[in-house]
Amino acid sequence: MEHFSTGAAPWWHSAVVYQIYPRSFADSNGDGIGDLRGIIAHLDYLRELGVDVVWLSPVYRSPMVDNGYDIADYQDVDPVFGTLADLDELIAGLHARGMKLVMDLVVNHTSDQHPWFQESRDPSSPKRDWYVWRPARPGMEPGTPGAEPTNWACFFGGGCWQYDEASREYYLHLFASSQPDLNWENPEVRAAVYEMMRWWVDRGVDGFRMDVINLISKTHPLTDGYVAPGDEYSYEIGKVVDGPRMREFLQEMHREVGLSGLFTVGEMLMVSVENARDYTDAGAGMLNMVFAFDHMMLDQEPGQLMWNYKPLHLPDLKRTLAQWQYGLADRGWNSLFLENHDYPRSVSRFGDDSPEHRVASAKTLATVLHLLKGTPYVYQGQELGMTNAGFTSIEQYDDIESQQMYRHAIEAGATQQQALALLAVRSRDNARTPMQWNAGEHAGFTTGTPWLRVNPNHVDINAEAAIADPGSVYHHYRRLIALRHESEAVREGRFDLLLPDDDRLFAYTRTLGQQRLLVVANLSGDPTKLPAEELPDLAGATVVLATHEPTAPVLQPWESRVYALAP
Ligand code: TEU
Ligand code: CA
Repeated sequence: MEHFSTGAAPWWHSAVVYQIYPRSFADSNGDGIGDLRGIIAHLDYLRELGVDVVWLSPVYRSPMVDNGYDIADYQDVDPVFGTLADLDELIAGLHARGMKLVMDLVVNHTSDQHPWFQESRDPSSPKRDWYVWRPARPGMEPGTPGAEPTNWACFFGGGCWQYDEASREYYLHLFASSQPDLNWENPEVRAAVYEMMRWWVDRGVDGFRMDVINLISKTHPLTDGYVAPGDEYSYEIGKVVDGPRMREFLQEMHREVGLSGLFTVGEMLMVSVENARDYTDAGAGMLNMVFAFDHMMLDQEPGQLMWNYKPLHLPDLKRTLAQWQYGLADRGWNSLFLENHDYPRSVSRFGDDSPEHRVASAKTLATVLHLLKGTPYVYQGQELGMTNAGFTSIEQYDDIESQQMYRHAIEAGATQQQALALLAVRSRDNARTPMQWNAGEHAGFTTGTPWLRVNPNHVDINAEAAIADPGSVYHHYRRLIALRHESEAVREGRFDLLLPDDDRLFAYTRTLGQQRLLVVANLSGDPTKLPAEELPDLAGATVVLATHEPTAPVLQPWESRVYALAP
């Protein structure tokens, strides 16, 4: 990777990351669940795509209540995914092909099956204080309605305190009740986490994607939040993110684990641009970059997290992305993503997944994202333009969040039909259907019965067909990735948004010295004329990359172009 970096820029400024959700990537042994040997069998596919880094969602030992985001042993591989030896082989196979491996690090919480938590259940145990235990609300009988220590909602719906009969106290869980929050105020907890991280670094991993890392510092004492009319719990999660010790904890981790030179990205809910700039400041010794979600929240009403829906207004998306581009222009660094394992497929959500526009809209979404400044992430199947799952009954869903949200919606008075309609656009399982390798049975994902239904559209949308078709979404991604590797203007150029209020066109420039790139994209299904008077002069410009045969000055539905402007 070194050969791409120029000057003093760190290696990861030129990197493109590919996220693997191991359960859904490739199954090697016919049990219907993806595994490490399945990934090992597809390393050349990743090399051909051109990505530099693989982020592996959790493969640790886990009861799988949240598909591995509930860890029972941080230093072992779950048998369903394989063995530590398989993981060593995966690391070696990636390194041999010039790629790096980034592990998911889930340390805001553990599984309730983790030995630490098992011990912590005993009030006299030295590990009691490793988790967040609290007595009932003063004056209330423990275990009765409303006696929870605070009124906070958990991220999966419902309250965030689990009552423990045996000790007559509650423990905090910001996610499922089987995911108790660790107490980061306790230095022993932090030391144990750093030791575990060092063990992985010594094993050869190249960095960490840190799950909900800005939840580790809570604002103490824990106090009630605002409850909106009609809600049972407080969704004022400003109370739990970015607590006062965040900088201290991140710097301590960086120092104690020895993270410099490694790849680090912190998943941060509700993080502000200002905080993100501090966390990712190159000199601050915290993180390379964070995942911020402002742009992923624009098609919902604020309040009950993501469990409602409103249509996306394109100027909102542009303004939000631009705010982060400008905010981290000189200090800090952005991550760029439209998909991961927690959100619907971007072509179904922000594009148009009808047969007429799927390919063009997937390509154009990729163009506008990959030409921004930052590190782009490709979520498995995004490079094929994979679409939402299309499930129509609750039995087809597996995800704990989807199940819980469905139940809460029904309890709150929604009809089954309404609740299912919400899941169809919102559920995380939309992104978790098995990777579509070919047109054959189960899309080539498994010879057994897949753990989650394969999308029937795999007969048309699959890797084999995409590789064979030079006009595919896949080849567009290859070109975008190659362009980033070749072009310093793509990596380091200054970003300037054009046409902020246009509700069809997304246009911006990237400028580095004399080099200037212009991106113009039609994010609508209507042919749209480029407003020449509001754009830079195209005389002498060359087309670097395009979705269609460019026939200026009208952009076809979902057409995008990247121009190199004449100096
Ligand atoms: O996700 C945190 C997070 O942002 C999600 O809870 C999100 O709010 C929701 O899923 C959107 O529907 C991380 C992991 O990425 C997720 O898979 C885990 O379930 C969660 O943390 C708990 O570890
Ligand atoms: Ca398997």
